[in-house]
Amino acid sequence: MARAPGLAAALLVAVCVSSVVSASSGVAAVRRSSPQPRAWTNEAGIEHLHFRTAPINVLPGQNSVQMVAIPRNEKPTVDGYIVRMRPDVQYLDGRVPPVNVIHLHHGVWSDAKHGPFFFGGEEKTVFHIPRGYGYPYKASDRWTLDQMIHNQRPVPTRVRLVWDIDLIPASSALARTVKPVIPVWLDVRGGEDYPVFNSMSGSGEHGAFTYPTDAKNPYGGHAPLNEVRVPFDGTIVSAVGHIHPGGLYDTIELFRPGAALPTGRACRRESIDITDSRSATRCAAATPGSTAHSVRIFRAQAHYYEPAGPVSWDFALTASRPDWRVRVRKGDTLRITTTYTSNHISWYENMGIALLFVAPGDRSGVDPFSAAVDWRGVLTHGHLAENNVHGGARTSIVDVRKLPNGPLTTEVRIKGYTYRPGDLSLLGEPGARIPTVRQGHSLLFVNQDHAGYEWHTITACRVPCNRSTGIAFPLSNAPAATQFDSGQLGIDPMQMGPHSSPATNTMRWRTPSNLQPGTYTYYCRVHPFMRGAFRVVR
Ligand SMILES: [Cu+2]
Repeated sequence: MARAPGLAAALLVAVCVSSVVSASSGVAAVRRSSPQPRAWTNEAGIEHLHFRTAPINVLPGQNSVQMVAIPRNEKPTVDGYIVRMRPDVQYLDGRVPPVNVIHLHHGVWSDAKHGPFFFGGEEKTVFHIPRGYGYPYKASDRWTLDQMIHNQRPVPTRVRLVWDIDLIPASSALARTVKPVIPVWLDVRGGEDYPVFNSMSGSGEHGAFTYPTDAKNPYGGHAPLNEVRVPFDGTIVSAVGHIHPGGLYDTIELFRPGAALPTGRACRRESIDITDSRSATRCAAATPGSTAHSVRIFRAQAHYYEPAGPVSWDFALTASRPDWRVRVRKGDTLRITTTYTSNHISWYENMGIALLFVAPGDRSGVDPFSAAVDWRGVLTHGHLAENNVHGGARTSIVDVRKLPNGPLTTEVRIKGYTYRPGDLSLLGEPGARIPTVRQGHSLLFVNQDHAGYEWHTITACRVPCNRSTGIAFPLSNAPAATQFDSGQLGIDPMQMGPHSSPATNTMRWRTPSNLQPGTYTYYCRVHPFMRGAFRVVR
């Protein structure tokens, strides 16, 4: 195997470090006596490479997932170690599309050896592997890209995914100092092709919903999908996370059967950081039915640049610091949870993912059951200009509360990105009346746009829902008792089974029949300029 020499070197270093451990009075002393680990900078031998896909045709309004093989000219041409990657999406002229127009939901790069080793969501976290380590790469490796590009407008366009790679060629002297790392993927819905969950307004504790902790029967009685068993002794050297708008953080814990908590307490108080200024605590319980205890080792925490708070893609996530090292043992379990704000807003199709890089056989990390690990990371970028259209400004869009009752309606057809009847653009015309529904009945919605890729939702937003469209407006913020969502009505030609696609595999959906009399507004989560309304009458 290609990484055998590096692994042997890692084991050699591990022997030296362990002798220091036994000769010292404590782990903290060892940390001080170790050379200070750092980030790779611009050492001679590091190549800064830039890659881009061929033009990708983005269909009108599409929000689908595509798998493509990455051709040879979109990868490094020599063997070596990857130590940094940065993702982005561009128009063909090199401009970065505004997130309210084209949005990189995710791109996941995988290789045939280890599976996913790099990803880019709209948070655009830069991956760093710290000095002394690298992800081994062979020019013959086969890479695939799982891309989800979301077009929020009914206009076709063309973009490319682009990415920078810092590579230490295997032929360089520097390469001989590099220890190999392998990626470990953690996902709250691990193993699913479209790994998402919903969090509803008012759920969870203290205005925050943690998945799977606060979910009712999240895994249907089957084994948890958010845990990965560590197959070897080693040291985790790098971690990054992925969340969606509304997300606060991904938390990674390490479980060790029979281990004592560093504090010696059965229930460790865990902080819930709602915002920079507001937090609460909860009991971080051990795995139900086992004596394994856990310590938090990393949190990928969102910092929102968004003026409206944690409601849009205008954020960056922390990644691990270059000196962060966590020692793991074979048989340990890594577990990920993810926390979303649940104050007044429901979030649909949320993700909670993290990617770790682990150096097998490396024992240089801090044992988190012997000494506290600082789980805080660092932001990898500031506010991005593509997140500048926030929305939420006053407009001339009709306030439907003022409209007189129209005829009783049983069906709304979605055609040409318009809800008929009831679209706010139609209700703004002179003499317009709002469609009505008899209390106790439901309203059937039928998507009549292209079943294969023009997928629409009917999602409640707080009345009158008539402000300008942007990354922070509309939101799924109807009162909790009347919040509803249809899912993405569409048929995915690539859908292989449950949990494999954003589409619901149906074109029809009915509103809940228990809505109280009143006026309701809704929008399309995929194309948020689409708005509609109806009124429930006695
Ligand atoms: Cu839509």
